[in-house]
Amino acid sequence: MRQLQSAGRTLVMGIVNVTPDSFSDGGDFLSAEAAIARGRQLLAEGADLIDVGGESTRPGAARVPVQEELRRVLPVIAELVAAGAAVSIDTTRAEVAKASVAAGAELVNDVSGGLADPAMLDVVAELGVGYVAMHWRGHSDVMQQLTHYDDVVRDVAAELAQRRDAALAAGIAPDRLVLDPGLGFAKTPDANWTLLARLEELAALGQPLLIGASRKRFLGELLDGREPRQRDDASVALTALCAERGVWGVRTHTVRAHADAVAVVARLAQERRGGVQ
Ligand code: PMM
Repeated sequence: MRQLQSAGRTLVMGIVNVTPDSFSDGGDFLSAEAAIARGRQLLAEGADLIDVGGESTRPGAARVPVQEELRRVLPVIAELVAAGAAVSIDTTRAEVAKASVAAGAELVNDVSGGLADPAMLDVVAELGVGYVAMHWRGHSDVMQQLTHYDDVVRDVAAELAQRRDAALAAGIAPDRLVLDPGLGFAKTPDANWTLLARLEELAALGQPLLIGASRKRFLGELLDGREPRQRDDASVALTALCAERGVWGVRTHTVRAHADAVAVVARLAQERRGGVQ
């Protein structure tokens, strides 16, 4: 995947949820036309990748039939690829991953890290595309009952290490594998902060990191119950801090402010290395 080679800065992955029920934008981009327009807008704002998803992972969400997931995402992927976007497919299903790559996607973003579909890792290895393995303990209907950890960072790192090893054993190339702690997935609000405070322990797993903090509930709790769309400034603050820590990518609902924050961090990093040559 071209984007997995380092751009020398954190990448911004813009979200297009083609779903009726995602927590912050559900229903906004359910028609293919609206989703494509949103993707084009995010691309124009500087997104490095567009992450297209057809199944909500909101806590409590029910599964979507595979045919419906395919119907939602495939036309959107094809159009955005034609518009020049690098597209990732947010799915836990191997069948959807395969069809999406055939439509032009070059990265599979699997919130289950290969646990939801036993065929996923082999299919991704065979396709030869990039793969994001997120930390996951169970589907959305049960994940909020799975929030016990002895030490959240140690436990998430150990569980992610297992997913890394399974992905590599399946034949996914190490330079195509990204890990993600899965903020908000089987995590209490405090657990998300603990993970963000100790990112270096996750970086020690040896793979690039993707962080999805955008508009999540733990930000709403910090901000006295602010609604998802009112959490964008806090999301940008986290993007700057994560970029400063050297994460590979951030997954965000809006793009321009995040891309600006990344540019600021990259410029400062350049200055620390000795300035513009
Ligand atoms: N979060 C959501 C969906 N997909 N994928 C990755 N890799 N990391 C995340 O944190 C993540 C994800 C939930 O957010 P959304 O419903 O607004 O897309």
